[in-house]
Amino acid sequence: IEIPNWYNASLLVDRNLEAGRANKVAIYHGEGEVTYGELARRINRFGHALKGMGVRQEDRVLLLLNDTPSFPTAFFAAIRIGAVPIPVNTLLQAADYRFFVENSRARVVVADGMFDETLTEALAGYDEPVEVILTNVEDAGGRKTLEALLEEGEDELSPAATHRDDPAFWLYSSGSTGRPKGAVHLQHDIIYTCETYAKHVLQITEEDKVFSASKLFHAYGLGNGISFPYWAGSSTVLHPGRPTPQAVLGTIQRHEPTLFFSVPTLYNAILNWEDARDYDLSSVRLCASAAEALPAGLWRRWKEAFGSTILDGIGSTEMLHIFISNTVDGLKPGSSGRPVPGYEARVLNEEGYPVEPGEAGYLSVKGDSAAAFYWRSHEKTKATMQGEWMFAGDWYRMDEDGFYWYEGRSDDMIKVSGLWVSPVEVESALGDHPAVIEAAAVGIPVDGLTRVKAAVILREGYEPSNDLTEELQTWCKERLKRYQYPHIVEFVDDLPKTVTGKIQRFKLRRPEPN
Ligand code: 3SK
Repeated sequence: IEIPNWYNASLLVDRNLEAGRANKVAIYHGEGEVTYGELARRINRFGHALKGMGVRQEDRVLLLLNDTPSFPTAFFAAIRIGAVPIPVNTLLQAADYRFFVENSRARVVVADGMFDETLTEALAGYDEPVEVILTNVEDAGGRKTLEALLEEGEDELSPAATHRDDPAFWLYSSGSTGRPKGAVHLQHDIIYTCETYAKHVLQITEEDKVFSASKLFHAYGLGNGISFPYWAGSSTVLHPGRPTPQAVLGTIQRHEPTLFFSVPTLYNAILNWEDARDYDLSSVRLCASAAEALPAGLWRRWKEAFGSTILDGIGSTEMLHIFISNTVDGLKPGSSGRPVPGYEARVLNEEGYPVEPGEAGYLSVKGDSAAAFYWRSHEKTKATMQGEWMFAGDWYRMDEDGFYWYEGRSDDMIKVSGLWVSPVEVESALGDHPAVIEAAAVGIPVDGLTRVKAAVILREGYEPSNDLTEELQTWCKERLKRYQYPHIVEFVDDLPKTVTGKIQRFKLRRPEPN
């Protein structure tokens, strides 16, 4: 993949102007549309505004933004002037935003108006000057607004002379423990994900229209909703609200995307929503899934209900996007697929040597979209990023055909009587039982021994009972190795999850204090 030495990631938008797509719609949002020409002008104008406010190359700009055209505007404007945007999760608390501002030393925060109060609380008593720019707001209460800044400035702005290996943006990666860590991504990382996953797996073209239910602030959503469509010259649909089944299906029916991106939790919620089958999803030629392994049963139910194929894959914030994936021509439901062209993967044992096919171990991956390092986290950088190889933190096994099968997070694996139990296999077996909507399995200590506990959400019409517990245990014993069945079954209304739908098993191991 040829990327020039002097390269700025905002050129992803310019390539559409060069290809004669200035009048093509880049973004559909609510009732509105933004063409590639307009998007380029917005980016350039906001770039001038940031420069006018004293933002310089490598200054950090925090983005607390919903999925609206303001997101790509601010993201690429900052990159264009050589500054470093940091999109952050919009579902957090004031203390989290205070941490991001202090940790990154951001000089400017661009935020949707609805976050103004939270930001004011976050910045209270902070000694450093931070300029807050609001967007999508009626009354900015004296703050600058992105919309007003777009009224000024010039339409043209040459990209800063950044090197392909200069920092372009950060994404905070929140592990299961400790504070989030800023993964520093370089100018060449985005285009690498386009030339690999988007080209070879999605086979995206300018004919496509993309809709990602996963938000732009997350690496998965950023690639789906910005990088890939802008690279191919397709259009993208942005929906700023919560991705409920109703909102997502309504958006699909209205905008008729050809590519749909989501996560297993939402695919499952859609299938469980009684009105889902009233919607027409026939425009979708392909669906993608990530963040959590997609159980084979869910893959089949989706295919039966809507006729479309889901390509499950695994990616990470550190690798920026998906590096192992199923493809249209190479698919095993329940697996994560095979390495995407441009990436290599290995499964290693405790000593760091590759294991035999069929054996489980630590997943390690190599590819040129890898973050350079974690900001201010040297020890974690050394442990995760070892030369060209990155430890994904996942436990995987590769089969004889080169397909990778998720066995759980390395720290979620359960050792029972000296034998490894994958929580994913237990959950998948439980999920195939007609009474179960969803399950999560963890290891807990009982009288000094590790036991498998399953938290189970029941389908409507089923009630918790000892008989049902025994039935589920027998069901698992018949389908799994005997020692893998859940010794304890707890019926719950909800499972703790991250914003992308990953089950937070550590919270089930460690119940919330009363
Ligand atoms: O969790 C994933 O599978 C993922 C996929 C793409 C980009 C980022 C992430 C974390």
